[in-house]
Amino acid sequence: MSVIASDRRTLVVGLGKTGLSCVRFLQAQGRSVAVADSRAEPPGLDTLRAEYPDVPVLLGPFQPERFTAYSELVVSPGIAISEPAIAAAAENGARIRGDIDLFAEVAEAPIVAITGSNGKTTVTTLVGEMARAAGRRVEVGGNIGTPALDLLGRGADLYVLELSSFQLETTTDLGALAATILNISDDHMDRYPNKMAYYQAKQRIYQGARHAIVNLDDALSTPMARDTLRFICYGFHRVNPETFSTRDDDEGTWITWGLDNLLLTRELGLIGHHNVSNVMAALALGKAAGLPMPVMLDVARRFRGLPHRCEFIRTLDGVEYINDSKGTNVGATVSAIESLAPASGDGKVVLIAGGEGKGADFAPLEAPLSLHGRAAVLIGRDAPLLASAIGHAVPVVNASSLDDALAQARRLAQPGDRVLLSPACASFDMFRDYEDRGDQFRQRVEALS
Ligand code: UMA
Repeated sequence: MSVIASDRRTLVVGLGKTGLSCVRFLQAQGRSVAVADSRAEPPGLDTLRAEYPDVPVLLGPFQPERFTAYSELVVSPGIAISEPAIAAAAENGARIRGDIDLFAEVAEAPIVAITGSNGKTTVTTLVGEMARAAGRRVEVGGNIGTPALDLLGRGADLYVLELSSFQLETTTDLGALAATILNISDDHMDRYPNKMAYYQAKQRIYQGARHAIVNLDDALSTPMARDTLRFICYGFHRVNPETFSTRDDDEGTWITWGLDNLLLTRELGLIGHHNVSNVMAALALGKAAGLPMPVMLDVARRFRGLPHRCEFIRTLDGVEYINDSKGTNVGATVSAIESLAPASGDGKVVLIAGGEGKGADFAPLEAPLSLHGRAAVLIGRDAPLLASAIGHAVPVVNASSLDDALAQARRLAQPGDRVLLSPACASFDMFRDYEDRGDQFRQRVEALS
C-alpha cells in the first residue's frame, strides 16, 4: 500500500498500558487506528476487544511490509524505534511518535518533567505531594505508572511526569515548564548501542523547556542546547545565588537557597545522602512551578519516601532498620551502603543481601563494605558467590531464611548501626518479587521486641 493511500492511518505499536491509552486518545479524536503487538497475547488485548471491537489488531512478529502501510506510528516505550519494521516505516516517510509526544501537543496545564537513572520516582512523587499541599490540582504520571494520556481531562492545573529514556526517544519539543535530568549512570545498556545514545535520549527532556533544573554534581545533567532556558541549579556545598545547596555549621547540615538556610537535613523524613540531592531537585522543580517555599519545606519534612527504596522502618536498641528491597542490582546496593553510611556517624552497616544475582559481578561491593560495613548476612541462591566477593571486606554469615537473617543481623549490630536489607539480587528464588521481600522484611522488623 502506498503512503498516499494510507495517509491518515495511525498504527499504535504495543498493546500494554501505553498502547491502550494511545488508542483511547486517538479514537476520542476520531482518528482511524490499528494496533500491532509482537506478542500473541499482549496484556491489553481483552480490554481493547471489549472497548474497541472494530480496531484492527496485528499480532505476532512485526512485519515491515505491514508497518509501511501507515503514515504515523505511535510506539510504546517497551519497543525500540530501531526495530526493523519501525525503521522501515520511518524510511517510507511515516512519522514516529510516542505517547508523551501526543500528550505534550494537547496538555491543558504546565508540565514538570523528570528523568534520570536514579531517584526519578522519588522526586516525581515528592514534587506531586508538594503541589498537592500547595492546593494545586496536580496530576502525576508517566513512567511512574499512569500513562500520561490518561491524565488528560481531569481538570489539572499542573502535570508532574516521570519520563524514561524510552519515552523520551519518541518525544519532540516537550515544552515543559521545568525539566530535569537528575543524573546519568549506565542503565538499559541492553537497549542502547552505547551510553551516548542513552544520554541523547534523556537530553530530549529539555526541548522547548522554560526552566532547566541542573544537578551541579553530575555534568551530564546540563542541557546540551541552552536556547532561552533559565537555569535553577542544585548541588552539595556550592552556596551560590539561584542555587539550592548544602552548608555545614554547628547545628548540622543545612539545605540552602542562595544564602538562606532552609532546613536541616536531619529534619527530612527521607534518609541518605542521595535523598538530600533528590530533595534539592524537588525544591528546584517546585520553585520553577511557583510552589510556595514554606509548603515545600513542610512536605520535605513529612515525606517518608517510597516503600522498598531506602525505606526507614524503625529504631530498636539504637539500631535503625532500613528496607531497600528495590536494591536488585549491585549498583543500587553500593549506592545504598555509601549513601546511608555518612549519616550514621560512627555507626556501620550490617548488610542483608543475596538472592538471584543474574550473573552480576559482586566485586564492587567490596570497597564500600570495607569502609562502612560491620558484617554481611547472606541469603538465597547466590550467597556463596557473594561470600567469595565480599568475604575479605567484612565478616560474613549465612542465613537459611529471612527470619534467621534478621535474627543474625540484630545480634551483629551495635548501637548507632543500620541494618540494611539491600540484596543486590533479584528475589525470585525466595519471594514472589522485590515488593514481597520488602513487605516480609518490614513486617518482621515491626514485630521485633
Ligand atoms: N513488548 C513486546 N512487544 C510489543 C510491545 C511490548 O514484547 O509489541 C514488551 C516490551 O518489550 C516490554 C513490555 O512488553 O518488555 C511492556 O512494554 P510496553 O511499552 O507495552 O509497556 P507499558 O505497559 O505500556 O508500560 C510502559 C512502561 N514500560 C516500559 O517502559 C517497559 C512503564 O514503565 C510505564 O509505567 C507505563 O508505560 C506508563 O507510562 C515501567 C518500566 O519498567 C515501570 N519502565 C522502565 C524503568 O523504569 O526502568 C523504563
